[in-house]
Amino acid sequence: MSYMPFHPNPSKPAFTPPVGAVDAHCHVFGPADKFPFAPERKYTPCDASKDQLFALRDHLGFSRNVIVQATCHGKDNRALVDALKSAGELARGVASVGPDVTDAELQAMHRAGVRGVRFNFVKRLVDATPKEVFLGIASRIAELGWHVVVYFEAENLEELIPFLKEIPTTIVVDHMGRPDVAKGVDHPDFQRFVDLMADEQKIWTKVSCPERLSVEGPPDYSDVVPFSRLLVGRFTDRVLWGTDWPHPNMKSHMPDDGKLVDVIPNIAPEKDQQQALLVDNPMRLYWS
Ligand code: 0GY
Repeated sequence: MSYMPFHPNPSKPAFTPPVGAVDAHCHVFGPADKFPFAPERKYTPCDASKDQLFALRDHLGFSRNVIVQATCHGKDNRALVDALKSAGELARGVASVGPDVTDAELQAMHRAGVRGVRFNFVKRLVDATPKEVFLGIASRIAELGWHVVVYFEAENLEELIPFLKEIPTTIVVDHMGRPDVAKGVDHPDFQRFVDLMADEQKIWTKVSCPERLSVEGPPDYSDVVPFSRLLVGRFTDRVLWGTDWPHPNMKSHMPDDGKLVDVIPNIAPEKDQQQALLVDNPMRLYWS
């Protein structure tokens, strides 16, 4: 299926984010003539440049970005680092590295604003990496004060729990562990994730990507809201939010980023929840 480009002119959100709000999950792609996509990639996206990302940030009323290395760039973090250097204090990054990364490379990425690495278990996006390799990387980046971002799908959580417990750093789980929202919040699969967050104070999550999880679809993504709202309510100081711009691999529809921002007051109805989700939590994890 052909690759869907991001929304050309997202609406202005009705919701005004608190001052200093952080979009804590977004990507840059290319431009391919300057930063070619990785040969081992599983998809080829459209270009989505740092300048387009920063323009979207301003348009949506946000102040900062956490830019996450996407699998189409493999372990070549140059596009990410270039965007971080342009943004200065207004962006931080999450890289993808292999066991052969040198200490000097990690330190250079740290100076550019990288504060984490991403471990990806989604089979349609990456070839598998042995858990021992990830644990070796985790112990090295722990020394830099970085954390680990993990991306997996709900059916893989049970098998991953011992591995997650072994990781010595804070862990951020992408997109709530990708629950099957048709099963409802009370289903054991989602409850397993809630229980894990209750047991493990080091586990955070991004209450992001309603557009990927929803069956009902835009603009309200109302079938995803109970999942995000439960996590925001119970773990208010361990949740992050992001646009996921430029929304790689969307098939059903391309979200209007302004409408995604308008979901926030439904998942975080209280002002103090909005402040934690959008400002205090990401600032503590990425800027302190
Ligand atoms: C996301 C989701 C996806 C892609 C990637 O790194 C990536 O390529 O994360 C996806 O296809 O579900 O978080 O951007």
